[in-house]
Amino acid sequence: MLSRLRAGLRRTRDSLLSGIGRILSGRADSEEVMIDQMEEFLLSADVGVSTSEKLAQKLRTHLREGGAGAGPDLLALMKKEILDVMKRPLAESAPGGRPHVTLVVGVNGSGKTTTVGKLAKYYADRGEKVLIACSDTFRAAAGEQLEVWAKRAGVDIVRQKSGADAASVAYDGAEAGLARAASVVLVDTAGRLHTKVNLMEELKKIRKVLARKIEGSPQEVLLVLDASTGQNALIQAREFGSCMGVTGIALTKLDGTAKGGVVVAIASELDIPVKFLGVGESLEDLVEFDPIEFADALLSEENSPSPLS
Ligand SMILES: Nc1nc2c(ncn2[C@@H]2O[C@H](COP(=O)(O)OP(=O)(O)O)[C@@H](O)[C@H]2O)c(=O)[nH]1
Ligand SMILES: [Mg+2]
Repeated sequence: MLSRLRAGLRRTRDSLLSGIGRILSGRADSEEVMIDQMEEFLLSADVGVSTSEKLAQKLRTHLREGGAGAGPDLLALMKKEILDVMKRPLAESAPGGRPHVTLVVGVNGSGKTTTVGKLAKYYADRGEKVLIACSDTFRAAAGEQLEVWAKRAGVDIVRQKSGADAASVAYDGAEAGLARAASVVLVDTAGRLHTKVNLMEELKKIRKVLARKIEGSPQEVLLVLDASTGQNALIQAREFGSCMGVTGIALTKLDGTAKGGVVVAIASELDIPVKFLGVGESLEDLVEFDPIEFADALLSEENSPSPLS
């Protein structure tokens, strides 16, 4: 898991370390200028406005108190501060009835279906009996794509013809989950823009149907965000969060971007916990979000001992 996380964050880490290195070894006229450069750089790495500001402030205090202005000392400080601003994921979501239902939502192409496949494997590996429901009835190919993932993960899938009512597939999924004594039901949905009212209504209908069938479900509404979209992901999280009752976030495609700093922004600026990170396209490329491991993988040079562990 750790090496997958490290590998997935390679681009972001390389960019951060070389950027910070360049600023430290550059000829800034003063420490003030250096800190300004650092703040700007963090912003460009999508760490987010308030978090970049907070980090810059910490650096300022650190230097004023006579701390070293360069090298490993400063990197360790940054790592500690990044860790401090990120919230820990909350303990497991509300108990509710069985099976535990996760409704997966997010815009088109964010990685929902891929994440459902990875989650199926994640839970199956932990001894859960998993069932997937394909409520993306919008595209004809969606069902086949999910079918492939279900086969890879070795779990059951429930689907209908494309064009069917998405809520009715969710209903079937919940019913089959109960009938087959599944412990986890994952509901994949069609991509939608938070601005498309009718699609949002469809999601609400899915929620209602699930709750009627299984008490307290969906216990988790997982919002899937593409990390490579940077600050856009933050905006989507705010919009979805306010109208869909999102309980957790999965950030995907960290392996394909140098903008993984957005994880820090999301983990520090939102009240919704980050739960999973997607670090590749295969079944195993999903890691639980752990702030300590993340901060470490983000800023540690290869083979250097972690000041955090
Ligand atoms: N590199 C990489 N690609 C990903 C990841 N997650 C999803 N993808 C790719 O993103 C594309 C869209 O994924 P999909 O699951 O179909 O998105 P959906 O429309 O939200 O269901 C596919 O090509 C996936 O292979 C990830 O963590 N890393
Ligand atoms: Mg999909």
